[in-house]
Amino acid sequence: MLEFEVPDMSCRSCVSKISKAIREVDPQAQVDVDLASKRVRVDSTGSAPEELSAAIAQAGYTPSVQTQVTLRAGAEGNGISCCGGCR
Ligand SMILES: [Cu+2]
Repeated sequence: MLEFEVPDMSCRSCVSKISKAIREVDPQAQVDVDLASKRVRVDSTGSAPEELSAAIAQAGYTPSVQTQVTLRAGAEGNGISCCGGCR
């Protein structure tokens, strides 16, 4: 999973533009936008971070790659940690 910070995203219309841009790169991508923290999480297997970042930039925003989250086995779905950051 990838996480981008998009500071100039400010409303729902930005969210839909960005989601659309990402889906143009990877139609299968799971896009999860958190408007409050201005983060865009993308779960995509068929695209490179640079491609997604370029797509967001082309939609008129300035993304920065925040983290490349690697899911740790056992950390997801066992109820111990919701995000890996709150243990
Ligand atoms: Cu907007």
